[in-house]
Amino acid sequence: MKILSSEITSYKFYINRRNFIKSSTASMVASLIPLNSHAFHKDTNINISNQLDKNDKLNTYEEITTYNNFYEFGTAKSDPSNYSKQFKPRPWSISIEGLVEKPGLIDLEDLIKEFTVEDRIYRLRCVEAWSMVIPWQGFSLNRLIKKVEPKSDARYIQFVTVFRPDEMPGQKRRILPWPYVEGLRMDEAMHPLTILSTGMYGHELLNQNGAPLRLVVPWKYGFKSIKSIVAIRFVKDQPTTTWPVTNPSEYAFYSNVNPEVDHRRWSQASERRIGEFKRRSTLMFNGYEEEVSYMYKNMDLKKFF
Ligand SMILES: Nc1nc2c(c(=O)[nH]1)N[C@H]1C(S)=C(S)[C@@H](COP(=O)(O)O)O[C@H]1N2
Ligand SMILES: [Mo]
Repeated sequence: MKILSSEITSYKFYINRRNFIKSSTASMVASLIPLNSHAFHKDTNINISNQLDKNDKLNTYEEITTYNNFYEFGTAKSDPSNYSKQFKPRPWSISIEGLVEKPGLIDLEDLIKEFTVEDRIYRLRCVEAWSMVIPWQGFSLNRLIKKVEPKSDARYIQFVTVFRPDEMPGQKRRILPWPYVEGLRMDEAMHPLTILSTGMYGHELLNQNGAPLRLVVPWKYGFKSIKSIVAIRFVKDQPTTTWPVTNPSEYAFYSNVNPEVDHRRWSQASERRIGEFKRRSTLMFNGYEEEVSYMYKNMDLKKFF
């Protein structure tokens, strides 16, 4: 993808801004973004954790854009950055379908204009037991949900990735049943931590990270954070999702990060943070327990894993 000089400026500005804040001399600039403070979502009073925690540091732009899972471009970690050059993420529209008052096509540019994009720094924990810390830009999914007015019988949402085998070489092979699909229960989708991301490190999303629009659900395993979304469907029943349908003995719908429920083939108790040597303990709900555990109060998390 061609990077405009104006975009490079914003990316550099982002990095400089972060570096300034880290150095104690730049107190004037630091007032732009409060560090080590937590913003509280104005509607729900839920902590939206959009700042770096003290035990975490941002992964580099290089790490986040070259170590990827995006099977539409191949299964190796370097395949998405190497083989996604042909993919054209613009123009783009999202089809709103199913149980809503306002179905139809929404142009992505209109959406970005309407919902001012904010910074959200989140941990991303892959089910394969590695993790990163990523500074996303995006907006809460609940803003889009409210805009399209779900009907009262819409209890789940399904998300669909674009199907373009001519631009996505992995889709020419039957690695997975295409298109990739994911889903959330309505309360999970409405949670203020759940975002639709349009950018990362102050730069618009690169193809390998799910350009131009992808989901980020930070308390669930990374595969729930579906990339390059073309359709959002409001449905009554729990929708089909790619990994559980491909391998039901190893993956399930909820897929909340849980150090106490192991994968059938490996432990989920610890993880490798990309860029670090020593393994870290995996945190319940990936460290977002305080914000999200209320949604699963009455569920057996060993059964609904
Ligand atoms: N459409 C689609 N979305 C996807 C995937 C994929 O293969 N296809 N991989 C998932 C997995 S397993 C992870 S860990 C994250 C990785 O996101 P990142 O490459 O931006 O870090 O994307 C998720 N979203
Ligand atoms: Mo993953």
